[in-house]
Amino acid sequence: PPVTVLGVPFDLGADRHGVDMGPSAIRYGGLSAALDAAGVDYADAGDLAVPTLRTRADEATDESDAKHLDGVAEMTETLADRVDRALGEGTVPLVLGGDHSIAMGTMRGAARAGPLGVVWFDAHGDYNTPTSSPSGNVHGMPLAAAHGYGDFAEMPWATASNVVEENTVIVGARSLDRDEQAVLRDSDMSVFTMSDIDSRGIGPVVEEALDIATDGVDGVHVSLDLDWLDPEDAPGVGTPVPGGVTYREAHTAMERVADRDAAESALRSLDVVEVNPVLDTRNETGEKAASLAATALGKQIL
Ligand code: DIR
Ligand code: MN
Ligand code: MN
Ligand code: MN
Repeated sequence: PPVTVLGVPFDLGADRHGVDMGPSAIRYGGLSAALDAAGVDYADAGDLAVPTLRTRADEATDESDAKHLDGVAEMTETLADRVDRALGEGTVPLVLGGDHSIAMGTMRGAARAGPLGVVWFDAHGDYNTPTSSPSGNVHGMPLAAAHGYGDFAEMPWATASNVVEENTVIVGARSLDRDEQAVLRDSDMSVFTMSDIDSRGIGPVVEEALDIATDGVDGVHVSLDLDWLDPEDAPGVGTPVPGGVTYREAHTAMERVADRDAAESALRSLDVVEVNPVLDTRNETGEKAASLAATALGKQIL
């Protein structure tokens, strides 16, 4: 199906300025040329109007343990409705972040179309809650929010009903906070760490992740946090963690996503997040994000 590109210049979920410029960096990094070269039929719907640190610089942060939860709620509602509309028009939404809290909006919208599997490519687990989070940053919480886990049980606006632990897979984790470790060990989610990738290879790990995520559901959301990549390859992110996948491995992963979509129409929505051009080296991370998105949507080398 055709693709709707949605920019979400949102940064209230993280505390590094600049990630709100991610959509611009990815577009400037060659997104339209990469999609054209891939033969993807797409329309760029521009950027959503969302609150940012710049527009809220003088405001005190919320009393909650999680920063800017009210702004996150506003973004989530706006993006969920827009994703819902893009799907209703028969398109696959490609959502450009922004920090990773935007995935709450993408998943909430995409899950309205029916049960949704999730594959989460990230150095982190993104399974904190306002109570457990060491940072208070909501970009470390979107998976817990989608599942309505912990504090999020009382925040129906944050949840994506139809997203269940059994169909949720984290790939490439290498930095989990203490409470995240305990929760993920006990949950019905699947977590493939960097050790799994090192011992089994990226291809088999991603194939198994897709098997789990698509089991019994008819669509999968793929969330690509650029800090999944090693900081040598993707320096323009707010929370770099050494020991990540190479650019080549990330491409292989996105190729498997595209292959599975070609075989089973598996891909319902895709987000590409955490690109921060202020921290980048000549937009290297923005360019790689653009290329990886096009690959996931079907770019062929030959
Ligand atoms: C950290 C960072 N675990 C936190 N999380 C990030 O603030 O909760 N997720 N960067 O991608
Ligand atoms: Mn993340
Ligand atoms: Mn991350
Ligand atoms: Mn499809």
